[in-house]
Amino acid sequence: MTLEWKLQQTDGRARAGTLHTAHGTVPTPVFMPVGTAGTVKAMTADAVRSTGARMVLGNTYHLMLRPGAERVARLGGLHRLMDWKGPILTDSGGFQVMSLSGLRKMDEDGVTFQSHVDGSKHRLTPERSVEIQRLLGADVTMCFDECTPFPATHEEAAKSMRLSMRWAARCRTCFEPRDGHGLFGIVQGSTFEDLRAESSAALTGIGFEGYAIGGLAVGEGQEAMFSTLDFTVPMLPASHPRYLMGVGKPSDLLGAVRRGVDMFDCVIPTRSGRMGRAYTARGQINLRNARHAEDDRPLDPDCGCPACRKHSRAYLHHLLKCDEMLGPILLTWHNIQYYQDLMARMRDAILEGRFEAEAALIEAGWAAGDE
Ligand code: PRF
Ligand code: ZN
Repeated sequence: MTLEWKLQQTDGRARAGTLHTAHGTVPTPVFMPVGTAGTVKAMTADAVRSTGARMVLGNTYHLMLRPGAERVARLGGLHRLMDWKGPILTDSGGFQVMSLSGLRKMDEDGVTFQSHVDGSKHRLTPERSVEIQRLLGADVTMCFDECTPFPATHEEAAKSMRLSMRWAARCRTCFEPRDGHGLFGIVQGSTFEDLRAESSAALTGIGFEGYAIGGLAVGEGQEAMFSTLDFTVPMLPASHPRYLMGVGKPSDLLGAVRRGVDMFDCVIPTRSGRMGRAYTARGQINLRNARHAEDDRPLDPDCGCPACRKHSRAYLHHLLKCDEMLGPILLTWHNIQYYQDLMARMRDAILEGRFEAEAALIEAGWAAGDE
């Protein structure tokens, strides 16, 4: 049996379910911390697991450049290499080629690009991307797509989306089914309803184990993202998981779960943690700010992470000011903990039929602020 998702409960459009993979079962809605280069930056795999995270994301683009997909396979695969025993979803590379690489040339068959590391030349096609993801050992393989830049004209978005749909068909053909492994299609079409409909129909016609919504959180703003979700999510089969790629801030996650999304990944908790920014039940806090210099209180009294249990805001501020490694480590840990707690809170509320009440409490906490 390939990868399977089972619906447990709906509450409005929000859904709770379970994703069954070769490396275990994951309750959804789920947030996957980003482990781009074979590590969730600043965290050991055990530390990531301790936050409640059950699934992480890896990147085709980074790992094909360093240490190389064939080398990862010879070393026993990505799970073994990074000591992550749960499922791994790998992104297909197209999005990272566009955002990170130097010179690039796209044609019908694929994309040739220059490495952002050493300028060397590489090529990705749908077939090679799927092969790399198999060599890495991905539980969930993503179709190779083009993330349409924003803004795009209707004509540009249509052309880009149709190319991604032809690539999706090629990914389906070359993906070799294995127990507990699956291939997800990616809906594109920018903010255009007719294009999202055409893309959803193309993908559901081919048939995938899950459906991702790509091409959002690329500068359109939260309101446009939510209205795109309002019409796109109902175009996808209720029987399969839905994954919103590269999203987001806590309020994005809440709004997308409310609209029927089941899976998320984003660099925000890890990246902003390294910069000294913390997400809490009372909104964002910048620990580099001087107002924390003699604040003996914990960062978030309701959080069970080591930063909050063992240390004061003053200590975290001091570590960040001195550029001590422990500062980014503790704040990354806290942010991942906060994201996992937030997802668990939403999931429990869905299961108990009180999602909107819980959402109102969560939003009131953010609005109350930190003082
Ligand atoms: N496609 C792929 N990966 C992605 C995206 C996409 O559209 C996005 C858009 N937010 C993030 N990561 N393959
Ligand atoms: Zn904490």
